[in-house]
Amino acid sequence: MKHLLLVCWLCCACLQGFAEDGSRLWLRADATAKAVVTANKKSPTINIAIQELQTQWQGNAVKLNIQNANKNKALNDAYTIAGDAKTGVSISAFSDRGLLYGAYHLLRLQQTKRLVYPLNIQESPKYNLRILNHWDNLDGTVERGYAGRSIWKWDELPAVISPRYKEYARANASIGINAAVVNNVNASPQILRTEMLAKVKVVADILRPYGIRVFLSVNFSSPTILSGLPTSDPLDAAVQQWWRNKANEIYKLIPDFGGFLVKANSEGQPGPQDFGRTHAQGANMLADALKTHKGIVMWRAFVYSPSNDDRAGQAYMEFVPLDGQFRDNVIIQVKNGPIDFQPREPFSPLFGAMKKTDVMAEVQITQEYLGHANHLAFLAPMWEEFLNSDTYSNGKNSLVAGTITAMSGVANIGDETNWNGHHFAQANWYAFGRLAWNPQLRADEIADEWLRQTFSQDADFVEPVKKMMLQSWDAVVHYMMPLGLHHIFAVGHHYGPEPWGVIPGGRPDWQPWYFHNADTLGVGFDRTAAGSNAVSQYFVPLRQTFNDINTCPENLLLWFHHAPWNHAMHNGRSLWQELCYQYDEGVQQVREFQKVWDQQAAAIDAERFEHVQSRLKIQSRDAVWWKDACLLYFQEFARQPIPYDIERPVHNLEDLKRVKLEISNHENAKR
Ligand code: GCV
Repeated sequence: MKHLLLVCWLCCACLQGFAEDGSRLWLRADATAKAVVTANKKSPTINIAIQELQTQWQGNAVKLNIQNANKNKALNDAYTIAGDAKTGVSISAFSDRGLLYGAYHLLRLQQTKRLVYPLNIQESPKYNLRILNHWDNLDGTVERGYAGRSIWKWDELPAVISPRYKEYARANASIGINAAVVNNVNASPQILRTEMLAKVKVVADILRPYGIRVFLSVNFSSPTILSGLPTSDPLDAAVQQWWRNKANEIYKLIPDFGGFLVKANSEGQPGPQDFGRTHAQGANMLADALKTHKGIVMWRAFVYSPSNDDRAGQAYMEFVPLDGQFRDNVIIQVKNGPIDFQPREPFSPLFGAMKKTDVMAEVQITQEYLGHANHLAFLAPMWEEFLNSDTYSNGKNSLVAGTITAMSGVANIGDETNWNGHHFAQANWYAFGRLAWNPQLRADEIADEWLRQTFSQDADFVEPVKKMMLQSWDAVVHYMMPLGLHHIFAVGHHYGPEPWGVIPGGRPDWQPWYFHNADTLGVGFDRTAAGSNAVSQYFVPLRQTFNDINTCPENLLLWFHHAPWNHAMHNGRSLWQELCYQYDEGVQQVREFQKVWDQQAAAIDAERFEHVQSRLKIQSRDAVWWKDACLLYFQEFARQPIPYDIERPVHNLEDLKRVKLEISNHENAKR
């Protein structure tokens, strides 16, 4: 009897949603089905597809059908789904991976209650490479990670295998992610030691059936650091041989190894320029070592130096002249914006500018500059704006999405139970995968399907919460850096405001003033023809549009212009007034999110409800902190009152200047 009571209590608890820790992500379907699933081929990948369908598919029989393929098509992840409720469904693909993606698609339709018969679906990913970049260090810390320590337990591997590896692979496969760089771009050379490669092999073996290939970030000086070679010069024959040997060693262990990611000559990392060589010479040397194995090099364009008078323009200046010099197995990895994953940036002018070189986009899923794991910021609208920006590189309608050949996202994954720190940060991992598959998806479609799978089907929950998600990025931009302001974060950890921040003797391009330039005349970075002329890196007509203060989009005004405080905005307010109203708007938006969320207590489980509620309280307080800090600071230059119809500051500037956060990220010391 006692046992029965306990079982009943546990059942009730589950039904009411207790013990919901977010660990199941969006993959929460009951695995109690007994579907009939057949396949015309068996393989570890197809077996996963079969098992997923057998245990979750509630409909009639499913047939998995591998189609005969020529060599090219066999690499393709495309699939079709056809059938009706009576006769059953068939999923066809050229590759095993295609079948797995088809299976997850079908289950997603069921889970979101979007199954409409007869089914006639044809899917093909826009990009063949959809890759997560982990900034995970070998000691278990994660650079810019806010969800605990690394999921890769290098100390325990290869003997101990965390169950999380498989769960991670499954989650990625369910959204089409097919590759992962498992270590930080600030790469320890140690990753290439033979003992480490044996551990990486174990991870690769677990990820492979889920269609995920492993890549490594490498340190350009590895030949010198690991083997004592006198140089790591890419034109040195012994260095070239060292990399060839290393590639051979890796491919013996991991036959489908993807290749290398390289951060070179950037923020203190070594690179070819240390030896008087170009980025192309450095990248090509590695590409040659990988070529026979069909591996690729992802070479990052995130480069800037303190001597340059505008950091925003440097990547373009270094890389465009090298266009045409890279091997065909090199892809240049370019951050979405020209500075560094700021809350809002214009797209980098490198997109569309390198006509003879493959370029891939790098977006940041982890919220380094968007409130870490404390703030609810759904990033799909930002990525949607970015991917749909017109570069004009081939005339009108040359969207960023069409200029790139792959997408990478800096992961927000850690070993915390809910994977990402904030329950809603899971939506950003999800959105990245979905957009890397299909950049034409709209943010609202992605939010809708994520909410339905992760929380509830109930429209009374989905509709208001979706609206909140879709406004959340806008809100963060408003209370942190509206109108094109950028990089006015606290030095180091990048969490709170510090427009006054000074690193004594530090690099100018790491100091907030470098970016906002506030003085009694105005505020903003002059990138017009009269200033740094970074506008010239954009194609016509954008360079004129951005150059002219009257045509520059107002949400990027202070990115491109040092605008007078009394500059007339389109709505008739002065710049100073508009700045005040936008900061205030951000605060009001978060307060509204709290109201929306508080009404959902009965709609979902208590555990996740309370977790999100507590984070929204922090976000609300932080929004006021940002608003007060920035307005009180800029007011010293603008010398005008804060409009009287908006909320008054509740802090004193001097107190805010004394705030020093203890954020225990190992990387806090650097900016
Ligand atoms: C991995 C910014 C971040 C660094 C990061 C760097 C990069 O500067 O603050 O933590 O380093 O970008 O993308 O290489």
